[in-house]
Amino acid sequence: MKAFIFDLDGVIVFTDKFHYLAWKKMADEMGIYFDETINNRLRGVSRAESLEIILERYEGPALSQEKKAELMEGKNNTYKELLGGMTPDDVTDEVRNTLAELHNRGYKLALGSSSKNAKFILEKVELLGAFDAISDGTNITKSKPDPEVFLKAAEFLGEKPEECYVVEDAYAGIDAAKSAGMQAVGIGDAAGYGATDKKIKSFGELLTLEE
Ligand code: G16
Ligand code: MG
Repeated sequence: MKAFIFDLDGVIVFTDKFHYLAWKKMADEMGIYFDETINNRLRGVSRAESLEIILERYEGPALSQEKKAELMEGKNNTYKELLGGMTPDDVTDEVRNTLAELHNRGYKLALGSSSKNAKFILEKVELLGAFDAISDGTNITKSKPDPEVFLKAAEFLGEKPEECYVVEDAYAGIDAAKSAGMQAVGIGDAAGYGATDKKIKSFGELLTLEE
């Protein structure tokens, strides 16, 4: 194997709580029921698709595309305000040291995130320089479980899909990795998912994957 492609939210940083709070604010303002269980369905899913999932519980008059765009913009503004408080302390030493050691061992490292805020987040936590390539919500047209975000990451790195590991916490991300022809490593929620090739309990176990 030549490379690792990392999901962002749920793997490198834990911004799902901010997504939840931002969507919750929007849902409350619209009188829509929204809870943590519904929030789990938003993992790895794009902003527009997340909105549609939340609107499954909406019972008011039909919403125009303009209104939906406005709702997404409002949610993103709240989310970015919450992200604004992030610091390098929001990345564990385990994650930081493991990324550095994988690099030392000669692996190429890329990010493969559905988020359009990925670079902003990596800048806040001072990890932008840890990756050789960034594939995120700004360079894709289809979100996970479509393999596009990971295939682009491999292309940016100049590596073959079958020589890439994907590290993911979301079922949609594991499915995307398998569709891309990559090795899927599950952490967190995804460690309990059957389609996962390798399961890890903590990030540092990436150093022993090939033992
Ligand atoms: C992340 C989150 C998703 C979010 C998506 C898009 O994906 O897990 O919940 O909807 O990004 O985020 P944004 O609204 O910032 O573009 P990933 O792939 O990093 O887990
Ligand atoms: Mg994720």
